[in-house]
Amino acid sequence: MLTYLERAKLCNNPVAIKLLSLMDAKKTNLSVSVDVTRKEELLSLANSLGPSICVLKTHIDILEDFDNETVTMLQQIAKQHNFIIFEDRKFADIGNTASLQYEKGIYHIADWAQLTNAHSVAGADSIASLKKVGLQKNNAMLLVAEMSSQGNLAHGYYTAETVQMASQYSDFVIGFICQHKLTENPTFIHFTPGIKFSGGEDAQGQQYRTPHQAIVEAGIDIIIVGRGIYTATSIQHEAKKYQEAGWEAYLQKMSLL
Ligand code: 5BU
Repeated sequence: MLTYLERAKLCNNPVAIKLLSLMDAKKTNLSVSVDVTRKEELLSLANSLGPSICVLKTHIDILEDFDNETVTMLQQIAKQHNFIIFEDRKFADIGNTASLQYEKGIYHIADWAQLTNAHSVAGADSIASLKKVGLQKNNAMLLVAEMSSQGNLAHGYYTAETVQMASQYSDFVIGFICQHKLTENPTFIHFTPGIKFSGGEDAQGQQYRTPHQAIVEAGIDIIIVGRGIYTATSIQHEAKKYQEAGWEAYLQKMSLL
């Protein structure tokens, strides 16, 4: 099994190279999902979480006071703390619409989110249209191959076809949102949401696993933690705990412990 740094050297996409390299340098495979609705809170969380994370995941359309300064400042914070911004937009429409949603509108996602994601449900041409917008801006994309929610339909044939689709666009698609390792290709990065130390579920169908279960047992690369961190009393302390647990699990998986 290759280390994150060894895998970085095999990648072509600049976001994949940067991400795997900074994970190694910062010793973190933690992504925090900052699902807050106020700009100030988002920026303040980004700042305090910065040292612990490799990726900051946003849902920019839940902000109630979004303005262009939000993303300018977010980019500054990302540069200062060396992390990647991942807008969890989950594009799912025909190519023409998805590429307009990516590039235009209020958010201009392609201009500030180096990493975004898409469902594969609309088919390969939709990913080709997103690639046309994103690749020239040196961005990258993840495909949603599996989900963490109870009763979701992304499994079996759908997941296998999604992996196939990613291989078709591997200069732009750098990995998956998934629940298990889906391919031995070391250039694909596996991200898993639904992570909490306590495990269990929420009241709306979300299902949680621990960092150890996701990394060691399911073989994924990056854990995504939302409420497990941003609702904690001491956010920085909690982030540090998830960072350490994630890194330890990685070392264990690599038999480096
Ligand atoms: P939580 O607070 O840790 O439950 O937040 C999880 C985040 O990951 C949240 O922003 C979701 O939109 C996102 N997510 C998810 O939970 N499960 C999925 O399968 C996908 C995304 Br895809």
